[in-house]
Amino acid sequence: MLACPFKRAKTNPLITPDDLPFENNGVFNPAVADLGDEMVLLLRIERREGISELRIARSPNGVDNWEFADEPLLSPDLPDYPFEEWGCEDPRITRLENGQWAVAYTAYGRYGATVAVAIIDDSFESVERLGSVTMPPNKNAALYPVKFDGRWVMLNRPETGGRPQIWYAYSHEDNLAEWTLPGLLIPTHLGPWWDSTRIGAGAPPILTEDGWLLIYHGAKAAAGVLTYRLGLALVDRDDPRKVLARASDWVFAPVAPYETDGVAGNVVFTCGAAVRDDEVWMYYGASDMYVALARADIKDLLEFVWKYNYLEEAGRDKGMRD
Ligand code: BMA
Repeated sequence: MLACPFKRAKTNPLITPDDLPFENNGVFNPAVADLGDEMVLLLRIERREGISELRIARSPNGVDNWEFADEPLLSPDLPDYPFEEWGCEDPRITRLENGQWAVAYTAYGRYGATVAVAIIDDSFESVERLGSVTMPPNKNAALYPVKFDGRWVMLNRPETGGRPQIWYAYSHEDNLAEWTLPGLLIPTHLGPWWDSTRIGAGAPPILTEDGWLLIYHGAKAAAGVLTYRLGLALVDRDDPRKVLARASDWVFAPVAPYETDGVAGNVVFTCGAAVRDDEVWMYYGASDMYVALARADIKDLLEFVWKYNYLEEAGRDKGMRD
């Protein structure tokens, strides 16, 4: 067995459905905003009827004593935002270099999933919606915190060539509502690979000395059951179109009981991470029911992605990738 750089918090799961003051099916896949003296999560809460809303939770230490907002920050806003009819899901918050808190989330409705973007105010009490910014089907979007040549860049997950895989897009000028110049960044693997059925961006990119670290999810079906695991890739610091490394092996998989048994068993799914003292605090949804935390040293994650780098071992040029 490979050593796993991530260590689960001893008090996992950190947040369960029973912690909330109203009935719900699950609380999972949170976005993360690290304020230093406080950790803010934007929780996805699936209500009893099945529709998800996004609600703020705050903790002084990022582990316990969570306080939940009285009202959702984002919930389906009809009739103005019809693409949200069936829910607001899987948010990713990025602190942009201009100081704004931007959130990309899935607006889910009868036409499928679209990527929606909103700006959150500094108190995390209100949002300004920019609306859906892609056509369906597209989800799993995460913004880089910096501009590249004057444009923002967003990871997103359209379904192309029949495969759900990770693309990038550039903003038109610096407009967060208009996206252009798309390209395929990370394809799904094929055949028996752990990330062969679908992949998507996880936490927003984390800047390291070797480039942008991506923690992404990959799913594989076995005996009719989809297992969601997490993998690592590195993107060039100056060119978000260029993958420097991608670990062949997954780095984190569902094994704890709260990950294997829940609303959707065998799922770990991250939408946000904080970096504290060179350590990545990865918050994740476990089995679409709980919020959990695992931590890893950045240096161990970089060592992992380079050690198991499939690009280097097999190489695009040998025609082994689609
Ligand atoms: C994906 C998303 C996630 C979910 C995962 C596992 O397609 O919808 O919200 O956690 O499936 O069910």
